[in-house]
Amino acid sequence: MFSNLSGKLNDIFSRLRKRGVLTEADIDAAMREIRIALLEADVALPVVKDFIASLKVKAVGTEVIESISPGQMVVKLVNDHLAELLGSEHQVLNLAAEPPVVVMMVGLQGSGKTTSTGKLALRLRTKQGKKVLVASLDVYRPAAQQQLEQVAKKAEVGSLPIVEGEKPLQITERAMKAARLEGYDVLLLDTAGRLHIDDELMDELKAVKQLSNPLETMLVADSLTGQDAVNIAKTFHEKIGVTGIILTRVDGDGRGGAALSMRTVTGQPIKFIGVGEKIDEFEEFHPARIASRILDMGDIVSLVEKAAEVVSAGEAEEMAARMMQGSFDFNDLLDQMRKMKKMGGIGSMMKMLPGMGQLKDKLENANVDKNILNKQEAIILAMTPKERKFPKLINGSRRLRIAKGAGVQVQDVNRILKQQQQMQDMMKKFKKMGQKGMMRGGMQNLLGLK
Ligand SMILES: Nc1nc2c(ncn2[C@@H]2O[C@H](COP(=O)(O)OP(=O)(O)OP(=O)(O)O)[C@@H](O)[C@H]2O)c(=O)[nH]1
Ligand SMILES: [Mg+2]
Repeated sequence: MFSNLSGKLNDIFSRLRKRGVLTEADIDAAMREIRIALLEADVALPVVKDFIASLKVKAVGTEVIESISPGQMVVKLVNDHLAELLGSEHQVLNLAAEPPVVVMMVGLQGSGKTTSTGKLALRLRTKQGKKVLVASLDVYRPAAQQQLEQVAKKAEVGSLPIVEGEKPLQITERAMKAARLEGYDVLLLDTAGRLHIDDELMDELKAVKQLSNPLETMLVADSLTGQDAVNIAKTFHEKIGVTGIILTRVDGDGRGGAALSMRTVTGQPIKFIGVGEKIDEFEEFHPARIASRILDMGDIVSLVEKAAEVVSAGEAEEMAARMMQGSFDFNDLLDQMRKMKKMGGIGSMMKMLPGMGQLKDKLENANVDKNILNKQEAIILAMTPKERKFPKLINGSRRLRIAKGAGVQVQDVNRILKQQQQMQDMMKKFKKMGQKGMMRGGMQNLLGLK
C-alpha cells in the first residue's frame, strides 16, 4: 500500500545519505520534500504539519553519533517518528470484562465491517480460544444478515438466528440475551453502513451502543478512502466514540495517508489491518513494523540503534581527535575492536553500512567474526601497558612472550603489529579527510582489505 510514499522517502534519503555533512539547508530541503511526499500520500494536512514541526525539533536537537552519517541519523529519526504517529505500540483488543463482552463494528458502507467481523471472530476463536457469537444489525441492505451468517460459518463461530422484520435494537437485545444464556465470551455486533455519514445512522448507532454497552467500538475504515477517511473517522469518534480502528484493504494500492492520519485525528489506536478478502487475511497492527515497511530501511535503523548503544558521541569524538593527531596505538585498536564486537562483529556491522555491500564477499572470505576479534583482543591484552602505548618496543623476544601469553602463534602477533602499523600510517593520510571517511577507512584497513 505504501509503495509510492516509500519510494519517495527512499529517494530523499538516498540523496541525503550521499552527503557526509548535512547543513541546516540540507535538512530544511529534506523536510520540505518529506512534507510533499506525505501530502501526496494523502496524509491530512494538520498531521503533516505536526509531523514536520516535531521532526525538525528532534533533528536539530539530536547529536549525531560519529560512526553514523547524518543522513542515516535522519532516517532513524523519521522512522521513529512514523512509528510514533502510528501509535508506538501494538494495542490489543480489550476483552477484560465479565463475558459476554460486546464489540461493536461501525463504519461507512462497504468499508469492510462484515468481512472484518468474520475475520475478528475467527481470530478470537483460534488465537484466544474464545467462544464467539456474531449478530448482524443490518436490516437495510438485502441479504446483509445472510452475508454475516455465511461469514460466521466460515469462521466456525455462532451466528444469531435471523428473524425477519426485527429492528436493530430488538436484534441487539436478543443477541445479548443469547450470548448470556449460551455462555459466549464475546458478542460481535455488525452494524449497517451508509454511503455518507447521516444523523439517522449516527442516532441508531448511539442507541445500539447505549443498549449493548460495548467494551470496544471498532471503526472499520477503508484505507483507500484518502483524505475523506480523516473526516469520517473524526465524525464517528465525535458522535459515538470509537475505541479502536480496523483499517481494511491495506493490501490495495492506496497511498497510505489514511493509515498515517487516523491515529492522530481520533487519538484512538489502529488495532488490526485487513490485508485481503479471505477470512484469514487479517493482522495485528504493529506501528514499528509498518513504519519500517514504509521506509524500507530497517538495516540502517538497527545500525543506528546498535551504534547508539555502544559509541557515545563524546567517545567517538575523542577517538577521532586522537586519530587526527596521527596517533593510533594498541589501546585505540583494542577500543575500536571492543566496540565492534559489541555491535555483533565487523561482518554484521559492515554489511549494514550502505555502500559496503561490495565488500561482503571479501568479508566472507576473510572470515571475519567474533573469534578473530577475540583472538586479537587476547594478543593485545598480553602486551604490557607500555607496549600497547609504544608498539615500536615490541621486538622479537617480546613477540614470542606475547604469543605465549595469548596462546597464539608468533605470526598472529606479527599480523596484528602490521595492522597497527598500517593504521598508524593511514592516520596521517586521513588528516585531510573528514572524520567519517577516516572511521570507515580505518575499519577496512583493520581487516586488511585495503
Ligand atoms: N482486498 C480486500 N478486500 C476487502 C478487505 N476487507 C473487505 N474487503 C472486501 O470489501 C467488500 C465489502 O466488504 P463488506 O465486509 O461487505 O463491507 P461492509 O462494511 O460490511 O459493507 P456494508 O455492510 O454494505 O456497509 C467485500 O468485497 C470484501 O471482500 C480487505 O482487507 N482487503
Ligand atoms: Mg456489512
